[in-house]
Amino acid sequence: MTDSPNETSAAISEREAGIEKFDAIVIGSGVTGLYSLYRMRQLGFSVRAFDDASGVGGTWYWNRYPGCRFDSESYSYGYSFSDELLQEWDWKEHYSSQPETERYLNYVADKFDLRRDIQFNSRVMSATFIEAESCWEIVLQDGSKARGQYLITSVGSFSAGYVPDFEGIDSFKGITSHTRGWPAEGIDLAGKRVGVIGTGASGVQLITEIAKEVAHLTVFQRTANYCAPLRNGLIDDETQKQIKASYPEIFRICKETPGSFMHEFDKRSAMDVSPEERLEQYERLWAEPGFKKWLSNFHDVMVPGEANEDYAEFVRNKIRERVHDPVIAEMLVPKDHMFGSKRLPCESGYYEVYNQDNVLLVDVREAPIERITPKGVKTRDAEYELDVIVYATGFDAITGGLINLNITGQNGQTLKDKFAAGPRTYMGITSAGFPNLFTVNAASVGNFVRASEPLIDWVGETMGYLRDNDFKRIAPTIKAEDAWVKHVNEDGANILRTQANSWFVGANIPGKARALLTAPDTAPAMRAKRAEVTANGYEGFIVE
Ligand code: N01
Repeated sequence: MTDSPNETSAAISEREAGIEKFDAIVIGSGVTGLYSLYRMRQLGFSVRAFDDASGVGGTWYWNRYPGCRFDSESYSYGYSFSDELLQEWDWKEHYSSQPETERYLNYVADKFDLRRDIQFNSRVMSATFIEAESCWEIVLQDGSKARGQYLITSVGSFSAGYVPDFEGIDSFKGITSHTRGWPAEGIDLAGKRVGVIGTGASGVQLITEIAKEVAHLTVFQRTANYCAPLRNGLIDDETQKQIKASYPEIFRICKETPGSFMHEFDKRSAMDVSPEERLEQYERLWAEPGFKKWLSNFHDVMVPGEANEDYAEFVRNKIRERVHDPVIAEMLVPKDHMFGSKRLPCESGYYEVYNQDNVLLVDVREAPIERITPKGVKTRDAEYELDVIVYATGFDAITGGLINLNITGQNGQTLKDKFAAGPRTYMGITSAGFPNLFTVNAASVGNFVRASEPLIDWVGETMGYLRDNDFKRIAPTIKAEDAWVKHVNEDGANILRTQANSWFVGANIPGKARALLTAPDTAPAMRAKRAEVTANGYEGFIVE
């Protein structure tokens, strides 16, 4: 190949160095990454996805711990872009297990021939904006490079697992695993003394499942959670047909609801009806599966205030009813945070686990973990001897996965420095000084698939606009970004999600600045905002 007269010297050296160039580089091949790939291809862009995993699935690849499953309805979680796919795929359970969801994502990858544009076992070590070429250059672990005009970080909200920096952590002689990164071949827990640290959504699912087989289980709980019965079940043939016939309606409801789930709030206030009517509704919804208990309930159950506390007390009493020992029951009853201010796990027999003779609940707020020893876990009060320690200790959510990519924008500015006091974005998805970077993982709200399809469609539309108008780059103005950050902080201050110490606000990671990591807005409001920006000629952006 000879040099083209129009080729820049940087482009020539890049070609000679064997650096492949694409219109778009996608990082991750989970739910959002697969759709990014599909959509960009469909729009005629050259695209490659890079993933450090050996297969597709993202969250559903890495979280193979026992008990891992959806707690939003399977059929509300699948892709909506292909009717054929919707009609072909049979969800087996109302709330799909991790293996089935991973199978689904593999099926999608095969059906749309996505694998040919995914490079697996390829961890992205850094991403740097190349000013002269208006593109991003990524460097992989093996030192190889690739360039893309656009960089789409489909790395998910929970890709950076967090293990507390316990003293002596490496001294433990038994087996350890975080819930994320659970070995594909499993861990043989039968007959073993197992300790689980953490009782968030992952811990709750894992504990319930492994309590069936371990010899002894010690649960180290720092904060009790509000958990509600999932009430999962198999989908029979008749229901399967109904679901397939109802997809337009399911997606219509998801499109209109705040978190893109298939449940609509009762517009009445809990406090406007009689106590009897209120309780009747609480009980009726409690008997229903999934998130209906709060997302179809009186709307103010999910707003700080009297109704929220009224419902919290209802849930506390439900927990008390299920645990035989009143002392243990009180340990499991949350009293230090509002209902819904932390992510609400759904469970299938979690509380009954604590009625088993071989299960011990240890309050590590009262007596904190002091160190990990060769034999197990040492708290202020005792040493617990274990064969296996499971860290169900969560994630450096949303920004952790981004910062781990070592992203450097214009003038050598790193995203890590820029986000030191909390995310600084415009609409969650773009950041000043980081042209053509789409941080889609930071812009999702609620049900991830429902949120990511329109988000990626907007990215594709934006890229199409640049292509059609011969523009090379797009980035928000500092003014638009400042206004957005102010909006997130001010409008986020009073919503439930900012009222507790959780990953929602980065409070689960020591030293991480406290800031709402997602938009405070509903999914429809976010879509409307993006549509308005586009309709106004990319208002708030500099397009060059
Ligand atoms: O993580 P978490 P997760 N000493 O941060 C404890 C999604 N998800 O992996 O609450 C002792 O919620 C910590 O205690 P505290 C979902 O969005 C979805 O469970 O900070 N304990 C907490 O109990 C979810 O919200 C599904 O006091 C320590 C736990 O570890 C998100 O992923 C399933 C500690 C961490 O809980 C994250 O959930 C699973 C320490 N030093 C996950 N440090 C679905 O159903 C932390 N902890 C779809």
